Amino acid sequence: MDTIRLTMAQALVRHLQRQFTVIDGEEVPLFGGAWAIFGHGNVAGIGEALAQVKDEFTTFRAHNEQGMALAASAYAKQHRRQRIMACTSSIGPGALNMVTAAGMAMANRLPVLFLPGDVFATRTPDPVLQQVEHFNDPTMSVNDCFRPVSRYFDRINRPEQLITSLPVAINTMLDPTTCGPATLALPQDVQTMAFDYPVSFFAKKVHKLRRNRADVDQLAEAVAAIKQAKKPLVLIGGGVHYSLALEEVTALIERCHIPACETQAGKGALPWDHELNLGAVGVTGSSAANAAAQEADLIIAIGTRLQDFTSASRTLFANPDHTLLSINVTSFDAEKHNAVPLIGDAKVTLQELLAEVEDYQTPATWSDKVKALNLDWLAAVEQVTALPKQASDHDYLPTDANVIGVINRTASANSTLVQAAGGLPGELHKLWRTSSDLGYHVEYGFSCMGYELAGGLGVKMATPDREVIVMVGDGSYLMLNSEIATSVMLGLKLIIVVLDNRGYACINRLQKACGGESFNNLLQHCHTVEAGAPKTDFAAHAKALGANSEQVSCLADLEEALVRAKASDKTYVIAIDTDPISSTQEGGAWWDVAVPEVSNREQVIDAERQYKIAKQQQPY
Ligand SMILES: Cc1ncc(C[n+]2csc(CCOP(=O)(O)OP(=O)(O)O)c2C)c(N)n1
Ligand SMILES: [Mg+2]
Repeated sequence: MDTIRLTMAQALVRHLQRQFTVIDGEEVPLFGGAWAIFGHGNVAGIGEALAQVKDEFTTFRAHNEQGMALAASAYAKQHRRQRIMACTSSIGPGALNMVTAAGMAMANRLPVLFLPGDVFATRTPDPVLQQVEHFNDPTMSVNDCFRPVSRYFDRINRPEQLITSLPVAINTMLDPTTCGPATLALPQDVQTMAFDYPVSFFAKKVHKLRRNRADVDQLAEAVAAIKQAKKPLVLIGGGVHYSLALEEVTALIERCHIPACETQAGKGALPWDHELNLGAVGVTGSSAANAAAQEADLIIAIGTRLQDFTSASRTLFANPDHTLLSINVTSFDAEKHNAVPLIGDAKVTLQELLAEVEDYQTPATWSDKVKALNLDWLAAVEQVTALPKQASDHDYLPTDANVIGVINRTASANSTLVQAAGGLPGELHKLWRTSSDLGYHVEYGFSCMGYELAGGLGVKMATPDREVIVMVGDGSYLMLNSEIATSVMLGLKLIIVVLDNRGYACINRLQKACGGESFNNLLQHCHTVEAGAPKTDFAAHAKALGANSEQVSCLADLEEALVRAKASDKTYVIAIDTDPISSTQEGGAWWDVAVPEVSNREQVIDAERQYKIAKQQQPY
């Protein structure tokens, strides 16, 4: 057997370099490079191996491990899971900083290869710096925290274990039925150990998007369900994007004239102004989509996890005679909510389905009815996003919807909007308009504060020709902003708009809706010294990180600032003060958030009464 003597770290990097994928008919490297922050746990092993190949396999230095791993996740999401990045950290705090991002990737089913350094496998120098030590279990390290947030986890305790483990890790990330983060914990000594690796371990491998075909019986059941439907509704999830099934979904909708709605991850699959697109569905949904979902007798859910925001905590599909048909590559998702499952890849499954139901036509009474509802909704969106008469008034605090209107109208057709947490995901899901399938990138499986800026960076890396606009609340900005410096360093320009409502406004609203007093969310309600919380100067902060920036004081100024931001050759941050109280009341649906059963507050008791009533709509 031909072998080559390499360290485990060198072998790992070399194997990654030999993986390829096919995008638009062209072979490209599967791995877009590695993000790395070094410490004693990885600098000598992985660090040396990455340095050796730095001209062929780029290593990117971030400023925070969570930030780099969120960027890696966004990169994979924007690439529709077809390209991946590796993330390596030292042991201890560096590794743990990545755990939140691993959770984000896990919830959103995104492939990221986590390579945290680990304590010595030989244990000879124990305890090493940053080793937490378990008194009764020396096999455990902080990296075991990755287990619940990884689809695949291994600790490479001997260099030859890599030969069997790394291909499984890659396979787990590429198989659409298991896709998610893979973690290989790498003890620092094992990274440096030499082994005679078989040359075949470094043979070029070209991966292709796998497309699982549906079971014939399940297909027949799905066809029968569609043919019987009087009031069908297609519900588009993120799986439609990952399966690259836009054409097939559009064909199903148009040929059978079935109205459709979109989850956060599915948004953008149809142009916003498609006559059958009822827009966002669920808790942050349009009035048209939600009315249709309540009345539909058949919901054809495609590529969705059916999380609570989509199903209004399992109350949305309210027609007692409804059937939920769930087309999903993973049986775990397809079987949820007592659905009629159709397990298979969206693209090929829809092709097969369409061949059988092509003659089916949605009754016009239904499609005409929902199209009329949609016109009302579109008019409502126009109204809340229109430039208000106070656009030049410096004393007027704009709503999120006002700001969205201004940005959306100035965004180019080639823009991607990035967001994740706060009040904005709901507002954007309802209000943002895009005609591009890559135009809307909101992380709402984990709603991870801090994703916005780091994720924007990953989106720009994946699609450098797009205008990447990040909208971020003051809270998320303050939680994780260090990758602004990385974006400047890498020349990856972002347009960032900070909506400063001085606190966690959406949680303050939720708190009040649950009968609570305003407490510990808006800065004015927090424990502070007498002078109160300082006003953060976001423009000065961004400037200090190397970005161009400005603070604007009204919507008209925002419009002009966006012109400067577009012209800027580097990341441009615009801060604007906004209203923490109001949010778009049009549309929406119930969300199950538990309310205390006992309280000395009248408002809590009232809220709990309402809660119990709402709960009755929710089946077990
Ligand atoms: C890491 C993380 N911590 C906490 C939360 C809970 N949370 C959701 S939104 C939010 C407040 C976000 O504040 P900001 O970004 O200013 O947006 P706003 O609510 O003001 O629109 C909090 C604390 C979260 N989603 N993620
Ligand atoms: Mg805020």
